Amino acid sequence: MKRLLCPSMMCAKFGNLEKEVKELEEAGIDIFHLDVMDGNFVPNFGMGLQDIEFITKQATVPCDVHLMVTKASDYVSKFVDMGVRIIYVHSENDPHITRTLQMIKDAGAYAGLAINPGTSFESIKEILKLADYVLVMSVNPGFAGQKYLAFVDEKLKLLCEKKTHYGYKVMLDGACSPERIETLSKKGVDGFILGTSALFGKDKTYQEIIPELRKL
Ligand code: S6P
Ligand code: MG
Repeated sequence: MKRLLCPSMMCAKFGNLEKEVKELEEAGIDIFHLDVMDGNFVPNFGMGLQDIEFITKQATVPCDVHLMVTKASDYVSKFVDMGVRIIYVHSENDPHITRTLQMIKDAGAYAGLAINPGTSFESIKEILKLADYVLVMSVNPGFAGQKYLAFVDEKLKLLCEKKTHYGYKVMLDGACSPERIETLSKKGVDGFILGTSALFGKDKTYQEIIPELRKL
């Protein structure tokens, strides 16, 4: 199956977002990953609604939003109306995550379940049937350029073993380096969020990097 390569747009060059979107698409990316933070669930802010709307309008490939906010359920319809195809919500701060995942599906988008590094497989087992995508955080959410937390590998293994049974795709977010993409693809991880570790701020162009990451 095709490996999903998803640029994390908070790492893009905002000086010319239109050019960034175009060049990333021409390089062959699969999904734009749009991080939303409210300075409450995580100690950082970004990206703004105007940025998200601009990218969803510009993009010809699907966009996701990763909602690192308090009360993510309040904003589901807003993002679906903007054309977002996958909505990731965190299980840790939602007492009614089952309802929120179902709400995303009912609104016509794919339900994404995002989990912090410290969230166990056992604690989300019951809701996996409702998830179309599981986004495993391998860094504490909030910032790019952090160190990979290797203890998530055990949970990733379990999630990969069970993905056909429950029917979700496994996505990895945080410090996805080329080496990790190569190793973890072989272990069954379906998609990778690309930030500073593999794609942005490099000496090579997106046109050079994306095909290399696909071949690994
Ligand atoms: C962080 C956010 C992520 C980052 C991405 C950065 O909270 O959810 O999507 O933007 O992980 O990648 P890297 O390679 O700089 O860690
Ligand atoms: Mg993210």
